Amino acid sequence: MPSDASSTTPRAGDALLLVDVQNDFLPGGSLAVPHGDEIIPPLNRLILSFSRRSLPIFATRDWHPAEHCSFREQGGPWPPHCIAGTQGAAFPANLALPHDTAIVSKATTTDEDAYSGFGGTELHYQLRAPGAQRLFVAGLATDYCVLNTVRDALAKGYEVLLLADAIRAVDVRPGDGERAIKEMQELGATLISSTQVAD
Ligand code: VGL
Ligand code: ZN
Repeated sequence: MPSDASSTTPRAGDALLLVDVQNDFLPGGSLAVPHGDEIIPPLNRLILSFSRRSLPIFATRDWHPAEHCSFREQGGPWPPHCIAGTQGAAFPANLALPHDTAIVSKATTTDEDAYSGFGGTELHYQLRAPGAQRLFVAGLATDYCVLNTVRDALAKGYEVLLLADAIRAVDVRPGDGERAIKEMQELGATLISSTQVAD
């Protein structure tokens, strides 16, 4: 973990990347991540930190058609979730996303799933415009879309700061979330707390 506060202060070349913070992944949603709502306050502080510095904020979203291949009726592992245009797919009302947030929709066709924000999207290209090379990553779920987004980010050469207090796991198998965090660290992600990120 970086010892000096300056290294975790957002600066030019940084971007905040929020992964799938959507109603269906929050308590009460169709694929609720336990304690998912607890990440909203730290996320809002991170959003403020980036927006006051005019640094870019990206938000990925699962944006599935009604008969998506990942749904059980189609033989997939999940209950229907994040169907494009529904309340379940929307960002929660208490997530203070600025109007200029870059929204990245993924897994938008019937026959393809994407756990990574880079999967079938323009995210890598979009990050080039502001010259982002270091990503502050947070969101849901630690063991699926956060894990796969971080794997791809590191493989593409981004530096990744993973916000430990602003991610939560589905934990289909107990320990999945902890194993995912360990893997991301071993791949090169640095685990930090949102409290280390300057206001
Ligand atoms: C996710 C399961 C299914 C995620 C998306 O965002 O982590 N998990 N679709
Ligand atoms: Zn999905």
